Amino acid sequence: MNRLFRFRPVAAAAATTLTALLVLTGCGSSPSASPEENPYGLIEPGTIRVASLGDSKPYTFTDESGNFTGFDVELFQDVAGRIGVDDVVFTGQDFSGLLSAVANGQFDVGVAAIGITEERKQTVDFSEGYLAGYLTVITTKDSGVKDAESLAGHRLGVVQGTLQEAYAVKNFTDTDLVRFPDNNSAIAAVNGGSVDAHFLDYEAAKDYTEKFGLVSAADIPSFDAPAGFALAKGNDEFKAALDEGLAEAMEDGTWKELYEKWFPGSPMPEQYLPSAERTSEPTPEPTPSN
Ligand code: SNW
Repeated sequence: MNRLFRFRPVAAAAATTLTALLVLTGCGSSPSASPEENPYGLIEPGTIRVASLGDSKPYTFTDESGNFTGFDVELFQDVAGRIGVDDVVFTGQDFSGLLSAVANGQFDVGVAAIGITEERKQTVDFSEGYLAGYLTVITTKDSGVKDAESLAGHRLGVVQGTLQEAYAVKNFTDTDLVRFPDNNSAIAAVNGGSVDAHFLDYEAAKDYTEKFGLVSAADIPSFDAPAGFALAKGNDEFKAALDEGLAEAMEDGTWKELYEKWFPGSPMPEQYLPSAERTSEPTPEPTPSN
């Protein structure tokens, strides 16, 4: 009892020093794991904690049982397995907080159709891109919104922090933007009539139009910002492993299989197919516009 008692202040002081050291060196919460045991610098070795979204079907969403699924989810699970991690834990976040939660070490990675841009690269690093498509405006049949031009004078929903928000601020200058934390609340506002339209990712838009009888009014290309996995800056081993796993998943046809499963009927992009199935040279990296 007495011995323990005497030890306490020492242990506490040691813990404080250790914490200070960890903060200084930027280490995660697993100081005991050596680089061999935890090569990717995971919060908890052997587990990948993923920040994601629960309402971006078919990219990332929760099913009736509350499990995360979708194209991005299954692709990431596949890639994680290839780099030796089968325990992948997804958590739903607001999109606006997702990149900072990854940057400050609350999660190992962000997976949510997150477009790679120069601006976001100031906060996080990204894997190579794995999906490129359109940003879509959806509306009710009688809203009067027919195309990008007729958005003027209308109220348009955007999810805070998305490329849709940035694009609308820049290009839909005569439109009233209404910011929402997530797609579900924005769609509820469209259905309830408090906004005229919502601006979101193409495949998620398709899902909501089918579910609620909404219509698509405009598709804006976003091929210069393909989606990537977001990770904390400077974790080069993790990035290299994810990139290698992604390349394998593309080369052996897994990517294609998942694309056909989750985006049936959508045109098949060439650049992520097995090299034998690509008919032309991959499109060169375009200069990012934002
Ligand atoms: O830039 C596109 C990309 O080309 C592909 O279509 C997947 O979606 C995007 O990454 C854009 N996604 C939005 C963004 O990054 C919204 C993400 C979300 O709502 N989950 O801001």
